[in-house]
Amino acid sequence: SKSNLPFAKRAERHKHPLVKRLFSLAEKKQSNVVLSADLTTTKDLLNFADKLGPHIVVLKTHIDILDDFSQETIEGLTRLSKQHDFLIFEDRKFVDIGNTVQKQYKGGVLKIHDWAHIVNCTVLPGPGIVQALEQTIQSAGVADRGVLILAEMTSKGSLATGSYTKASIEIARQYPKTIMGWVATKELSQLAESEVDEEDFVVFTTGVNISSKGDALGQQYQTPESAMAGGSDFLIAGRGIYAASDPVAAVKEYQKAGWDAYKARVG
Ligand code: 5BU
Repeated sequence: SKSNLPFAKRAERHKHPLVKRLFSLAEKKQSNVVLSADLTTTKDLLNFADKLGPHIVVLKTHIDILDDFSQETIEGLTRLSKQHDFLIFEDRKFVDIGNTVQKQYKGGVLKIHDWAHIVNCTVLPGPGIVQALEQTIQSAGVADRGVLILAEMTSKGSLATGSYTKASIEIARQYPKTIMGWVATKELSQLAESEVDEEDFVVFTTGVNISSKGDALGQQYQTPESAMAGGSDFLIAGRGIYAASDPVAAVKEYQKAGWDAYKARVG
């Protein structure tokens, strides 16, 4: 299966420009770590992005949790993303009718489309949500934007399972120019029929933590090794890294664990 192919090979044969760039970046930096930078001030966010940036391929934000969001936040993130060569993923989890989602993606105070390379959405509203995001991306005429579908969630009792998850894969297949892959606990391509040979959706796995099993509000973790064994490509970790007593040492530990597991898988 595609998860046994090296990222360099997947970069070469992929048609989505942002997926190509992501795989090449991972090879270059020898990292498949996505930092979930859930900091609540611009100063902290930029500080962590600067210190940990060299070790990650993607920085995931929740831009609406900042106490002091301003243009400075975005300018800083954009500057650091170029300096340390990482992509920005706004974990916005769009869920509405297409018309509203376009306004939320392009407009408001956040103007997410302007600065986030990657965003995600659920397919709860049906395929129109992806069509709406695709239209915004295509009319802007930029090549470095993409969308992940939220196919599963890590929290206890999640309802993003079964037919919902299967529909996520089927809808992803209808929008290969826009959909890069999905956020899930494991590889899911086999859930829906008609997998095509050339198909290569990227699996981002959230809820990754080396030293904890979960939190008091239902979060459930797995280790980098188990995520990679399950067919994940990119490991999303937040508190495991930024809340560690030495975040730089922690990010290096996640980087090594993820990259060793990747190397073991591709042989
Ligand atoms: P943590 O500190 O590693 O638990 O942070 C996890 C991050 O991933 C946090 O930003 C969540 O909003 C996000 N997340 C998640 O935990 N589980 C999911 O299913 C999805 C996103 Br989708």
